[in-house]
Amino acid sequence: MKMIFAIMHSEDVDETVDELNKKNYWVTKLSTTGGFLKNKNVTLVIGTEEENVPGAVKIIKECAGKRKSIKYTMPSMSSGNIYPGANNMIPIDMEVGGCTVFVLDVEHYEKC
Ligand code: 2BA
Repeated sequence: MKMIFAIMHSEDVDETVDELNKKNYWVTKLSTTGGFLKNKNVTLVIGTEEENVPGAVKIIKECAGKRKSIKYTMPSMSSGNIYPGANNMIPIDMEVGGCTVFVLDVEHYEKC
């Protein structure tokens, strides 16, 4: 038996938990706070058999790992664009997500 701790951004939690549940993983969500930046994050606790660990880590990486995303932003006034209708949003490549995963041995497990 192994215990996975996965610390991730709050925005990625719902999809990650849904996908883990679909594959029959048991998940507990903890509201946590980063000790350095003091931002809120979420830690998922997943108890599972050793052979199921790679499957869970794969889902976590896909749903909460670092990835590219395109965000749209308004052009700045400094661009000199003062004509109505010419304010098309500007696409910006951004890196989003990112998670920290620990896998620990479980010495004893039972439901009482
Ligand atoms: P990350 O390394 O991506 O870590 C994001 C969050 O994951 C951390 O939030 C913390 O809640 C958790 N975490 C990461 N590694 C951990 C570990 N070995 N043990 C326990 N929890 C862990 P924060 O502590 O607020 O850190 C936010 C970001 O600030 C980190 O991003 C890292 O880029 C930087 N950072 C954290 N501690 C640092 C330090 N002592 N010196 C320099 N930079 C640090």
